[in-house]
Amino acid sequence: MIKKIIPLVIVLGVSILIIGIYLSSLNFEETDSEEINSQVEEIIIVDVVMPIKVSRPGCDIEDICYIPSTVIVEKGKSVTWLNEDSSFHSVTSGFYGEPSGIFDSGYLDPYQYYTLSFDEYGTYDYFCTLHPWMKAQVIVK
Ligand SMILES: [Cu+2]
Repeated sequence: MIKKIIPLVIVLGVSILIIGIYLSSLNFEETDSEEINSQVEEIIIVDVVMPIKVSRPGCDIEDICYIPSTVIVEKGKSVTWLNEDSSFHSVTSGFYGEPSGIFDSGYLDPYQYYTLSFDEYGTYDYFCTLHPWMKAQVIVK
């Protein structure tokens, strides 16, 4: 009786082992491709940053409400802003109280980014609709 059971147990054990290896190889493939996809999605080239604490007045003294406060781009190229602060901010064309209506990011959440392409030459002043002291410009050459 025992002589019959031992080969059966061995066959069963080997079968489970093979199934286990097969399943784990499937899982590894899925994890690898997911990791590659998430790495690709995270590469964002940021041109302008809204740094921390610019929701309080004072950043305007050193002109660091948007860094850099003047960004120069070639016509047809895009600019990406990233809000690194814990408050909402916006990237809105014109001046505080006088929006020009060319672009408006709306409220950007912390760590949200906004990309805009510039297809016309010119100097584009912009500001934050929530914080009057926050202003900067994009120059398209
Ligand atoms: Cu702001």
